[in-house]
Amino acid sequence: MKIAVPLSLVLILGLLVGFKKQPVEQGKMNVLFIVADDLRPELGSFGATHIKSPNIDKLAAGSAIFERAYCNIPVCGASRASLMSGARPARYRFINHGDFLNEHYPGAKSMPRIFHENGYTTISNGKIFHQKQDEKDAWDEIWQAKGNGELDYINPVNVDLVKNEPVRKDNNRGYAYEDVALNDTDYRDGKMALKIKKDLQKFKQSGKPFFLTVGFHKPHLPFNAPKKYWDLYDSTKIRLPANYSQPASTPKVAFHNSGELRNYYGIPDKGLVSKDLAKKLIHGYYASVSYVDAQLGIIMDELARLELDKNTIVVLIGDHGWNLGDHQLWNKHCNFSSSLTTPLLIRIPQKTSGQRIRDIVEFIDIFPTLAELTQLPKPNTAVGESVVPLIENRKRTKTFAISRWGDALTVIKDQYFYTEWVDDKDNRTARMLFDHKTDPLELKNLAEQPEHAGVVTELSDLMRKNRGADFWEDKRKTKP
Ligand SMILES: [Ca+2]
Repeated sequence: MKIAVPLSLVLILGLLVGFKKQPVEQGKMNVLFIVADDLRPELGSFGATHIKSPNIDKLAAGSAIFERAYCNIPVCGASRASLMSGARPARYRFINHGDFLNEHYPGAKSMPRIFHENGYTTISNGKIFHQKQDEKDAWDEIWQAKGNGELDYINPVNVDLVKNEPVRKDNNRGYAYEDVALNDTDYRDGKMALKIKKDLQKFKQSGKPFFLTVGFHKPHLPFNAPKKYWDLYDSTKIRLPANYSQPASTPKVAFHNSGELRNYYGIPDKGLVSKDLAKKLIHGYYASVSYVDAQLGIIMDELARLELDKNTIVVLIGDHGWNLGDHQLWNKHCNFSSSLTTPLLIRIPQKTSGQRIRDIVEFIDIFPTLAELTQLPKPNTAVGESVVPLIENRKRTKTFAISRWGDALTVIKDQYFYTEWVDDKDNRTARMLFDHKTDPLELKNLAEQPEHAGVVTELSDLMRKNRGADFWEDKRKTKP
């Protein structure tokens, strides 16, 4: 049976449906942007059943879960300068932990600047840009919790080591972990969660659109987490990773000395850490993840209680991956997938509900995504591609990611992770190729095998074509 419907009624209904689809009736969509320092995707919602991350998992259940998201450079400062501006790292741009966006790419506009210019209130809480003074005038407020010294120790043993470290006075660090604190607010991230609750309450009152950022300091070293989070894990059940080895087929330049970890007291200057210490470090990392997870829960609960979840986009990322003993490495600073892969969750009201996305995305895609979702302009210096089509179950043009560390560029496409080291004249000095279909632990370098020559050539060309037309340009204000 066919029912005749007057055209005017169809139009009215269409308009109503159209309005209903708009997430906010009159105002703009808010953004809650969360970065957890050194968070790798070893989380319940990413398939790790041994990790206690209930709040991240709850957020994931309402988000698009990007299972193949890659940072563009695996070190704090450079990664943040890149992802916040949407600009690709280049040979002389975004290189190390202390790099400034404003110094390395003068004139590039960051996400907070675009939001700020378009009437949003922008707040930087905790660690967002590595350098607090970077993009300073793009924020209405830059806030840091008061820590117990730079490393936020409270165990008197560690506090004393910072003051009187007897062996390596230049480092002034305590142990790489501590498990004595009783309260979440004993450390900066717990204090920050309470401050952000207040931010949300103020925004609820004012009704002003916001770009509110949360930069968790953990699970970055040292693994200082309250005791109750250590107690979530049975230390006798902690295992070293299955790829706790450095195969001879992999170029030596791919590995490093885990220097960041060695700054801490009790870690030998060279060689492997003992297996017991390795397990203690893994335990500490897990405890720190669960501690961050609990603080995230406080913030998300407040967002829901205030009903701001209805018109707020939420993004959660780590700033890069982390080696937790993978390839006998600690920290980041390399081109293995453990160092490049990070969690990425994007929650869009009425649009996401835990869908899993296997398409390859990279961090420079985040800025264009948020620009599209909030209908704000994207500067030309933000060169990524929005992931909104993937969330809407459509395809998009780009199907690869490119990450850089030192002289090496990694291109990730399909099941392949291909890395090439080049000198200043663009000559290749080493290479490695892993096929994740057969070797997800990256133990068998295929790059020198004749049957993979075609794939190597194809990926090498793809990387050179797409690493950026300005890859060799040095735009730094101050040339070293
Ligand atoms: Ca980091």
